[in-house]
Amino acid sequence: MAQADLFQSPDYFKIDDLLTDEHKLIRETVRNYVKKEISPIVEEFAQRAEFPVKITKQLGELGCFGPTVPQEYGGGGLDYISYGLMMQELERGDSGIRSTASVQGSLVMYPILAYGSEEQKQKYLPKLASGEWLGCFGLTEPDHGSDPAAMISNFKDAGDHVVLNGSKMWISNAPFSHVAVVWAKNEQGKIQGLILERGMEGFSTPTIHNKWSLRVSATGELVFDNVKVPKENILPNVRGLKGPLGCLTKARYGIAWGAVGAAMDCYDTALRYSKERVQFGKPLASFQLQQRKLAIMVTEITKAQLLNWRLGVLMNENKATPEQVSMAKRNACEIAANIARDARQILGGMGITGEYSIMRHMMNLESVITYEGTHDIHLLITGHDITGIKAFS
Ligand code: TGC
Ligand code: FAD
Repeated sequence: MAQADLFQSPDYFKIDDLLTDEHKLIRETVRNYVKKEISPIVEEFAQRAEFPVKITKQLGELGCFGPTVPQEYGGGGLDYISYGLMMQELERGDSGIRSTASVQGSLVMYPILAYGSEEQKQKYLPKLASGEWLGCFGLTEPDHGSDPAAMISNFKDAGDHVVLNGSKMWISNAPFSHVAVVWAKNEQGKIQGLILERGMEGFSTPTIHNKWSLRVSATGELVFDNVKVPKENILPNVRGLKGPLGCLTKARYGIAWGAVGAAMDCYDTALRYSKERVQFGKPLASFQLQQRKLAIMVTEITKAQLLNWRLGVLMNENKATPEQVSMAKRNACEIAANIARDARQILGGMGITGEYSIMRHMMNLESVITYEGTHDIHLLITGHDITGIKAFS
């Protein structure tokens, strides 16, 4: 049985003063939702490795799907700080819950909004925003992860439709998705996006089992066996790898905030526990070694919160570069994974149980530091940006 959710947000540098009343209201709304609807159930769903299907509608009603998408398409029309705060609060509950929202908003709705036809926007965006439909994003393949340019999924012209073959691996939401935005090569070898719908002949979404991480998020494959895709389902306004990478920039931004949410939860839990647990006649919090861990945690959280806030301002001004987003994603994942590990140690044996959220966060963060570009790939993106030399290959 998990402990009651007593979360109190660390704000060491009064970053709240940088937020508007609307930002704070949005954050409180999502925080209260997580306390009421997610925290009481998430541990059991994680233990069973089950996706809580009912959250799809709830997240839609809460406005967590496509918060920056214009209201005319069912989105929230909000700014990037609001979007970031939402992702922070969802991942404070569980990375898998934030993943569901990231994929839906940044990897499915965003490409339809940015690269789709007006008909595609009208058809898909409102249903995705409300949570009536769930979407997934297929870029990674079994043999091509960090290097998506080498993908082999491809489609051929067949008159009024194209025929798609290939497969995608590690796809979040795949087993429950109604639609999939899939990236594949055309006959000229150029990458294009296609919108697939469940039920298309030859299209299947087998579940990937046995994950020790992100257990409340359903992960699957996408298999395309001569799938006939109508030409009106091709995203008309982008060609090349910049199409999917543009979506990743939006999702990586949300992950930067989300991972800090997980770190905040671990720190808050460890701080509270260390004041209550007594050993050698004193609270754990009175020992210098434990204080050092807590002091480093709150310092790293504060630095990451400030980086995220500044990045949000740049995003709102349309001035943020993909490389800045990449740095924030990498930094947030690294500090969160370190904080989760140290927080787990502060709880001793209790830290490995499901009574507390820390071990679940720690395991989840192994996925978060890997997907949307691994830690190494993001180091190389910064390396490329500052030296002008690509070291990927
Ligand atoms: P490169 O030559 O550098 O770039 C190709 C074109 O794309 C442009 N570009 C970007 N555009 C927007 N945003 C970005 N972040 C961009 N990065 C690059 C670039 O300007 C170029 O444009 P153009 O006009 O010149 O064609 O490409 P490369 O083949 O050298 O690869 C670079 C590399 C390794 C950094 C890239 O491929 C990469 O990021 N690899 C990591 C793969 C990755 O992140 N996969 C994520 C899969 S989706 C996922 O994990 C979802 S998890 C969801 C969840 O559950 O939350
Ligand atoms: P690889 O690319 O094989 O990398 C293995 C190791 O080699 C890594 O440490 C990497 O950093 C290192 N490496 C690779 N290339 C270099 C290099 N040039 N220099 C130095 N080191 C290098 N993908 C999607 O398309 N959609 C999704 O919804 C999605 N959801 C996911 C959900 C989960 C739970 C997970 C685990 C993954 C998901 N992914 C998704 C896939 C994810 O994006 C990839 O796992 C990730 O991009 C890494 O690819 P890979 O696993 O093939 O690792």
